[in-house]
Amino acid sequence: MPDVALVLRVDRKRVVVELPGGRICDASLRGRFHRGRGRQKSPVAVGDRVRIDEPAPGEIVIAGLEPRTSVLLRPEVVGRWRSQVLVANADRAVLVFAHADPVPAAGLVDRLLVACHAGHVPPVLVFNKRDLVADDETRALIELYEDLGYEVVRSCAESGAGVDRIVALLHDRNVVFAGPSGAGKSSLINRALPGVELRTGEISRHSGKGRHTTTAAQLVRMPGDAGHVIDTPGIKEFGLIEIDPRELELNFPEFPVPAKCRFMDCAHRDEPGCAVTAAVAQSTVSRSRYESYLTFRVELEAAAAPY
Ligand SMILES: Nc1nc2c(ncn2[C@@H]2O[C@H](COP(=O)(O)OP(=O)(O)O)[C@@H](O)[C@H]2O)c(=O)[nH]1
Ligand SMILES: [Mg+2]
Ligand SMILES: [Zn+2]
Repeated sequence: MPDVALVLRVDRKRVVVELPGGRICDASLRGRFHRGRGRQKSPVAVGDRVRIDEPAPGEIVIAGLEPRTSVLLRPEVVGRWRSQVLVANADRAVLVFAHADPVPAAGLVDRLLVACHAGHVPPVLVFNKRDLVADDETRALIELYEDLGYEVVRSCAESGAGVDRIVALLHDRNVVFAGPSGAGKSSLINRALPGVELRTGEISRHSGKGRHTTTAAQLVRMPGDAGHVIDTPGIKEFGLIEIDPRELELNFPEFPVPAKCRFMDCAHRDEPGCAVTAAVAQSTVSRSRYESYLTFRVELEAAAAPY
């Protein structure tokens, strides 16, 4: 019976794992395991549980992957589309946006929500920097997601407001933080978990130069808790992948689907008798959500098209 280790970090050349006893060390991928996993860029991801061997003292080799309970995927284009597992085995996603600086983009909120739905990772939306004044559009955006039934937390990493709710969400869970760069993911994690000191966007006090920010997903074990937190680098663009375009609608819980439209295979574009476009006309489905659906649908159709 090989031991099972937890993947904390995946760099270009190495994988950092936590061994069953808690020791943290570098591991390499066994050649046979490395090849032949088709569309995946790296066969292992942060949050994975991996079977390890120790062929020589201190030499840790990853020999296999335990089944995943969830995945957050993001695509990358290298000649052709292939998916990269951003995080494996998360059982909650905290999607961090800001009231301002940066202004939240509805398209990115919807992308991350769809990726969470498709990957079976329940999301919570955090709008951080509530000390900054939000414009009208941002206030309406926050209310839209509240009205849709998503849990919304308004926080301030500086004062600590709202952080108690985030702490409660972390308990005994494997939680991934995702969202645009600069929204305050690392700051919130630092605030929520005393003793953890992730790098944030502030100018380094030690060197006085350069911005120290998160460059790769990394897993942090919670002190005295069964769970762990995964900080991810800022996401500017987040494509969707491995969703059947015809099933995209199922990731928009407020859409009157399936089977409310006249045609079974309605794409909700300009078909007669479409319940979705009727709902948009009556404002029971918001226009920004519908526009996100149309954008993602085109992307997914293009990705699914034969080369
Ligand atoms: N005004 C204000 N600034 C914040 C807040 N939270 C974080 N920041 C600042 O925003 C910048 C980016 O924070 P960081 O945690 O690195 O964001 P990340 O890229 O999402 O990890 C830093 O300069 C933080 O000090 C907040 O609640 N209010
Ligand atoms: Mg960060
Ligand atoms: Zn329709």
